Amino acid sequence: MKLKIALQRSGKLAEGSTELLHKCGIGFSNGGGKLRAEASDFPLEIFFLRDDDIPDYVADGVADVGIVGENILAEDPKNVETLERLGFGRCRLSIAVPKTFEYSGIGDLAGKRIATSYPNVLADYLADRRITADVHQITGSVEIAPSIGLADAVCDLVSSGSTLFSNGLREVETVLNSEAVLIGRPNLDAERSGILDKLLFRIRSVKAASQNKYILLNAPLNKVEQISSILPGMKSPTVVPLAESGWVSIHSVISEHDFWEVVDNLKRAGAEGILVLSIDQMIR
Ligand code: PRT
Ligand code: ZN
Repeated sequence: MKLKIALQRSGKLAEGSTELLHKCGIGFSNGGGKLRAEASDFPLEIFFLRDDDIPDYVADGVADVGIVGENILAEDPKNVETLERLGFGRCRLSIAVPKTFEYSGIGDLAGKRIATSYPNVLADYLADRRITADVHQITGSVEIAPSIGLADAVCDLVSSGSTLFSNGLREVETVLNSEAVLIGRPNLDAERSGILDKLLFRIRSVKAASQNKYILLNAPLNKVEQISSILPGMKSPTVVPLAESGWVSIHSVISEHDFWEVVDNLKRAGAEGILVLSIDQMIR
């Protein structure tokens, strides 16, 4: 018995999805445009598909789980459960207007033509704000619509913003924030649920590790208490005596999120020789 997972075959989520599974200790090869692979060391069968098709495959039970952008589900909801946010493939669905458009607020979009591949999400967003606009669905190259006279504005996915910029467009509203998520079909049988639990456990360990750093530093003995209060750690920090009397080495785990602030506070409190290491796995 194997769990079947659907991943994007090529595109913006393909690398992140493969990398995540590899970090979970699951080896497979997706070279040569293969549509299917089997993991060598985990009961997993992998299908490589177009991202838009993944929710359907999971809802229909062709695959048990899949990795897809939240934006796809928001536009076209399917009977699947979101099991875990994965922290990669981050982007936002934004409304953008030509630089010459004098935009002072969402009211300026009333009566305008907006080109998008996300007509449902956009229509809901506008309706919530009581704006009536003309939503034009197009499937690709949304960003050129204003320059060829097809639309007054666009609503498209943005990550760095360079595509909008090079097309003379300016981002004015964020409609949706998105990242890759693991989705699953409801009512998995017990055996597949068991495999999924193992997979989720590994994914959460990899995620936790990527969000935390291991920190080591030296400090005079009389500063241990003050430094410990800056370092929350998993329990309390490990304190190891140094060969030089009156000095200790303190080890802990800190969140990447407030990393620089913690380091500044540690230096101020008298910490020396601070080393920061990345963590491979973090088992809780
Ligand atoms: O062939 P297939 O159908 O599988 O792929 P696709 O071409 O439909 O999708 P793909 O690979 O472009 O995107 C897959 C998923 O990646 C999306 O559904 C999002 O969840 C996520 N993602 C993250 C993005 C981006 N970032 C992104 N920047 N998807 C698309 N883009 C596009 C955007 O549409 C625009 O054309 O990249 C361009 C903007 O990028 P910046 O960096 O210039 O702002
Ligand atoms: Zn697609």
